[in-house]
Amino acid sequence: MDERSENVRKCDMDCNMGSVERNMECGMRSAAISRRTKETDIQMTFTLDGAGKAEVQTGIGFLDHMLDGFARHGFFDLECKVNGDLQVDGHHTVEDTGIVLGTAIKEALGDKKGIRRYGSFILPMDDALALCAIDLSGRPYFDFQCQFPTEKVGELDCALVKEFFYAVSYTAGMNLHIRMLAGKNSHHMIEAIFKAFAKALDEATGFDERITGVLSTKGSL
Ligand SMILES: [Mn+2]
Repeated sequence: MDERSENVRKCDMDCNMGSVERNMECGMRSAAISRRTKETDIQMTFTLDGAGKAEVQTGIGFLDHMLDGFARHGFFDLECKVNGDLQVDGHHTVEDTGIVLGTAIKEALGDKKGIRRYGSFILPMDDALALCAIDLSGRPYFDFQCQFPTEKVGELDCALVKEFFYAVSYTAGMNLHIRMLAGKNSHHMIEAIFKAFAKALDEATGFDERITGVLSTKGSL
C-alpha cells in the first residue's frame, strides 16, 4: 500500500467512509466516494476531465441547481445522491455534501503533476459579481466575504453556503478565497459563487504542458 492509499485508508476510518477509489483505467481523473453517518448517507462520483454532465439529488432543490451549474460550467461530471436528515434542517446535508465533494476533488487530483495549481475567476450574473481564487497547495485555508440579503433561497439557508465551501476547502486541502464584489439578489449571488468556483477549479486543475512535474519549489503539493 503506497503512502497515499494509506492516507485514504486513515481518512476512511476517520470519516467513516465506505469506499474511496480512484478510477485509473481510462486516464480520467475521477473518484467515487460513499460516506455514511447517522446524519447523512452520500454516494458521489466526480470526474475532473468530464463533459459537464450532472445528476444530483440532495433533497434540497436549490443545492441541486447549484451543483448542476458547478458541473456544467467546470466541465466536470458529477453524480451525487444524498439522503440527509432534512427533518432536522439542511445543515448536515449541505456540510457533508461539501466534505464529500472536497474529498472527491482531492482523490481525483492524485499527485497533481502537470496541473496549473492556481485558478481564479470573477463571474458576473446580473447584479451579482463573485470572485473565487484557488491554490491547490495541499494546505487548507478559507476566506469567505459575502453577506446575503435574504435568509433563504428556496429550501437552502444562505448561511450554509459558507459551511459548504469551508468543508470543500478543508477536505480538498485547498486555499479558497470567495468574495462578493456586488450583488442584490441572493439567488444570483450564490449561483455566481458556485459558477466562479467551477471556473477557477477548472483552471487550477487543468494541465499546462510547460509544467513537467509538480508546480512547487518543495517538489510536492
Ligand atoms: Mn438559477
